[in-house]
Amino acid sequence: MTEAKKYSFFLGCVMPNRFPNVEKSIREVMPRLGVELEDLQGASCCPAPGVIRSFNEPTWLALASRNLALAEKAGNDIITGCNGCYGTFKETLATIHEDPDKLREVQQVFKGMGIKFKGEADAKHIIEVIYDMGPEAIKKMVKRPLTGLKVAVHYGCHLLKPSKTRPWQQSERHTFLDELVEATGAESIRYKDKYMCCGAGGGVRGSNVPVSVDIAKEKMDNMMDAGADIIVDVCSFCHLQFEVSQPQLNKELGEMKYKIPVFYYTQLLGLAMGLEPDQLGLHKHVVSTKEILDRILQ
Ligand code: 9S8
Ligand code: 9S8
Ligand code: COM
Repeated sequence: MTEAKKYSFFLGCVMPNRFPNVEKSIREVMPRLGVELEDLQGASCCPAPGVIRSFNEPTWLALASRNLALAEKAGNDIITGCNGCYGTFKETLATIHEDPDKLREVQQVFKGMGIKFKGEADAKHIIEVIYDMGPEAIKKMVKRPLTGLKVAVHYGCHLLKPSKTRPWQQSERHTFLDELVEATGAESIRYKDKYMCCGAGGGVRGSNVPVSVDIAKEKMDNMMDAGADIIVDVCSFCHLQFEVSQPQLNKELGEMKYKIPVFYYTQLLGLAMGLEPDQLGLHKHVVSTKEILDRILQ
């Protein structure tokens, strides 16, 4: 392993408050891949791209720039495990780099606050940093191949779109997450509308729960039709949606129809690397992981 690359770890709101188990899996796995995570002290909400930006763009831009300025001061790029936070930072950087007036507006807000900001720190998604190492390198770290496990990957929207401000070389039919899942020995299955939204983002979950859950239901029905054992996601908010919508749907139906365990990618990779479920927070899930863990660990 080459020398550890250090990043400022941006948690966002959902992960530390609702899914500290996912945060733990990231903190366990990333250093083992040679990635050092330094806490970003004093960070605020990113703020959420599909919500705050829709109401007030200058406020969104200034708050996002403040978080980026903290990383800039620490001398690191930001790393995040949430698609929404990633979207906010990528688009903030694109905005200030394309339009110097916007950068000056933000600097004007920061005047007298002692905040220096040039827009020099970049933002990376955890899955981007892992993919940059290459699926082959990941394969070499696998001690417990997850053979026979059928995975429905969920990319989420903000990781991929708008594609002109994202690092992927293509705009449609991405395969990087499928490749990283297959590197663990598991099978990434084909299912209908794989690239569709989970239904949570853009304020939908917050403002209209029935519509939001209905979209999640459609996605999960497609996953189940294709024989998925588990869902793998890479976004705190998508993770919330799949975890929380399943018991909600079961309650409405009066039966336990929806029970697909929801793994964040570092939980899947950690298991394949031979870490224990407890180290990866896998016993703390809303939708039980017991059956699938018994199968994997037998
Ligand atoms: S921070 Fe506040 S609400 Fe959230 S998790 Fe991701 S997007 Fe950014
Ligand atoms: S999908 Fe559509 S907007 Fe989003 S990225 Fe995370 S939450 Fe689920
Ligand atoms: C979803 C973020 S990851 S937002 O709700 O669209 O802002």
